[in-house]
Amino acid sequence: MSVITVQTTPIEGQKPGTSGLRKKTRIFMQPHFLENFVQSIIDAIGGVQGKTLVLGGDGRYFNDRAAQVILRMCAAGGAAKMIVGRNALLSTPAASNLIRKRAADGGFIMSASHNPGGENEDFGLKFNGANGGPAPESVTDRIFVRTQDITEYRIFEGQDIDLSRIGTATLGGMEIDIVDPVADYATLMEQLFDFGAIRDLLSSGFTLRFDAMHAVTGPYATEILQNRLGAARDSVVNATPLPDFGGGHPDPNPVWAKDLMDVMMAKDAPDFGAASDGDGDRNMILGRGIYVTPSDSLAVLAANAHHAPGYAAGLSGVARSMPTSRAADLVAKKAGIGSYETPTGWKFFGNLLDAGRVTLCGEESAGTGSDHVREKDGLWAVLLWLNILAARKQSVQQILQDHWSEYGRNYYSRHDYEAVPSDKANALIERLRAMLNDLPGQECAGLTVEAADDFAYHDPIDESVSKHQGIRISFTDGSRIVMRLSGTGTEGATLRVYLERYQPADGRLDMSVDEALLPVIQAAEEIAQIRQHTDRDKPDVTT
Ligand code: VG1
Ligand code: CO
Repeated sequence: MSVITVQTTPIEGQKPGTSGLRKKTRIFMQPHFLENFVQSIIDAIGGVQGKTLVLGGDGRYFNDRAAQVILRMCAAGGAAKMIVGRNALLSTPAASNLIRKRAADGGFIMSASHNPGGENEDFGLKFNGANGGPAPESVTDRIFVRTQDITEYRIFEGQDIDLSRIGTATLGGMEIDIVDPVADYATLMEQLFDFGAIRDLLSSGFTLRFDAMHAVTGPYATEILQNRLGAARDSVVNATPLPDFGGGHPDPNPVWAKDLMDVMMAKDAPDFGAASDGDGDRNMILGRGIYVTPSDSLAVLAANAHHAPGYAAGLSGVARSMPTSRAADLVAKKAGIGSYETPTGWKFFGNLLDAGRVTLCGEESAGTGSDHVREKDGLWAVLLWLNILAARKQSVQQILQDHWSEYGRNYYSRHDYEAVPSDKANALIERLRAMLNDLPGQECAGLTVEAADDFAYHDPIDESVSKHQGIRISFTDGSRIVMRLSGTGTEGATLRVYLERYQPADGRLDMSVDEALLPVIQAAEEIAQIRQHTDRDKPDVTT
């Protein structure tokens, strides 16, 4: 057994997107593809010699094979130790926690998150740093540069490691520590939340349903919600991770989690419903008969986090991604704490969290999290909601209504146009960019444009600048349209149109979202000519 050096040539298209590199699984399985990318990561972080790294993934097709390759390449690079979840499974937040708790130098997370899994679907890989968070743009840029001039990679020749048993193994001089993927994470949750109060709530007749969507959160939710908190045995459904996620999209929204939606909208619905995505970092929250938009969820959590022991001292600040509704800003303003607006993607929250500027972060795409790890965290959001419900002894619906009557309501929706030919999607964005200066003052669908720009983020901590993060158009009545192209898709381009309309506390709080957003939707069409550019007369997915 020895280290071999394999000659290779750069492979096109290895540019990390919003959250790591995502490609069709078959592309990842092509000769050298995974190896080139892993070596580029290793090179971009200054090698792995003597380092300790975490490894795990969401269990999708190729997860097991890719894990063996990554182990062999880290062994070849001289890594001291790899901490691996049993069967190479780790949810994204659990991986982030392990990196922090074990003071590792970083970690590899194998996931394409909400993208479908399987031989004909998607696979992905991302690298997180020593703070437990996604590599910042400076690092992903270096990785990409390396993918373009790579000439060789190094890999250890050896047998597959049996990852199915907790314990230790060695590969060359590298130690491999195979750990229970759930244990440390569950302990962390027990430290943050009042498990006693949640247990009391669940034994008082309060019912819940958690849909793990055949993805990685199943074992976590079963252990925490059922075993430790006493939820009924059938509360967690679709709890076994499957390589193809049962053929579904593990994306927790009303479209892809329709089964759960139907259950929660029925007369005999449970009191609380939730779902998580492929890698366990996102969440959908429902009450009986009510869907909580992720933007509202962030605002409610920010306003109520002090009910949980881990946040009893209050929050230092709140950050949200730019397209996320501004509901959380209103909470921060009233509480007199800082609020920040970052580009889409969790990597932009890392600096703010590390510097202690913010405690809570969130995205409209159902990612919410805090400074307990450096990733968004689906089950964490579910537990914080349960803790708040236990403390306030009110229904989800009552809590939302109280929130709106205190802060006003930010009606919100996201329209996705998927697999649009890239040239057409780019043309739409380019055209908007060219129009930005002329938009202010114009009237569309009865709304007057107040400001329009192409969002550039100036990181207040390291002063880096990230340009072209989405087109923002705001109107004089407080409404807003944001348009950007997705950075996680693997086919053509996905246009995301984010629509928001604000009603103050004494305004109309009981409209349907469709009714409230009608003028904003019309204005978006008028300004961006979406139909013409996408050849669609309606979005593919509305959340
Ligand atoms: C999407 C979401 C973004 C999220 C990202 C990764 O990105 O919009 O909010 O951070 O997915 O989440 P994009 O570029 O497609 O809009 V996950 O759970 O897929 O790691
Ligand atoms: Co995810």
